[in-house]
Amino acid sequence: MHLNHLKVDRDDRVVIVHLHRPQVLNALNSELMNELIDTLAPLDRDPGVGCFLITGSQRAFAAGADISEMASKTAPEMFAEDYFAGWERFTALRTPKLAAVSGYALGGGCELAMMCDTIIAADTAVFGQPEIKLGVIPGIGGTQRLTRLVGKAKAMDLILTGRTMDAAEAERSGLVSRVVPADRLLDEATAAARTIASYSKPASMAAREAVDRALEVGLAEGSRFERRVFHALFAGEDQKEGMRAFLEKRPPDFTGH
Ligand code: CO8
Repeated sequence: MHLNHLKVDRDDRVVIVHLHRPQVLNALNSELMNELIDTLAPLDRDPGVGCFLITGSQRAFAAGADISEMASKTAPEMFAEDYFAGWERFTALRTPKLAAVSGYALGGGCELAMMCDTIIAADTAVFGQPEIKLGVIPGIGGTQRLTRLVGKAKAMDLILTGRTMDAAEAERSGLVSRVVPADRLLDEATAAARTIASYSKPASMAAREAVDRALEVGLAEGSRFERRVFHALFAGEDQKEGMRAFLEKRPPDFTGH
């Protein structure tokens, strides 16, 4: 498949996607969205792929949805196209997704990072939902995911003022899992992705699904879901292998079965 807006690398069981529209700070247009989803969807079902790593350039992860694509659209057009509903296919990917953010992650860029399972940030990262400055609001899940991740006070602050936050504030508020020096970002994120990809894929898929449940249902229901998924993993060879390897004091050899 020829890709106009992405560069894709493979590191054994990790697929690394570089957003690549340098002339517009990786602004997310429909073509980029479709390329990303069409690239990742077949790999999602590939047992040889254990983690997706999504990253941008040093200057920008992505500076938002593409304003020039949206600017002149009418409401009936947006509605008829269900503009950007395709991103739901990205969130539906079941392979663990890691975002490595350097520079700007604004608007749709921040929303894309939040659609990933976790975010590792460079110390240069800048997060924000500045849509209010354009006369609109976040439209790819920002009001929902940011609020769940950082709480109402900070989500309201960011969304209503349109201000940005730096990597240290993003880590303090729980938006990102770790902050690393910018020149170490890709190495650190790739190492984390390799670790994730080295485990049993059914287990990592189940783990991320169970964690996501915590944001959707109450504690009792979520705990019951977790326990049933835990029970189900005992049907797989990887559970037997992982526990046997521990008892035999050797590294496990997971097959995804
Ligand atoms: N869309 C299109 N082009 C962009 C975008 C963008 N989001 N961001 C930057 N660019 C372009 C600039 O127009 C510029 O192009 P050119 O060189 O042709 O003038 C180029 O990228 C470089 O940008 P700047 O010259 O502005 O670079 P600076 O370093 O001066 O500034 C900033 C960097 C601060 C990141 C600045 O570019 C900026 O403010 N960008 C816009 C940020 C923004 O508002 N993002 C939110 C967009 S809206 C959104 O994401 C809503 C999603 C909801 C979708 C709803 C679907 C239902």
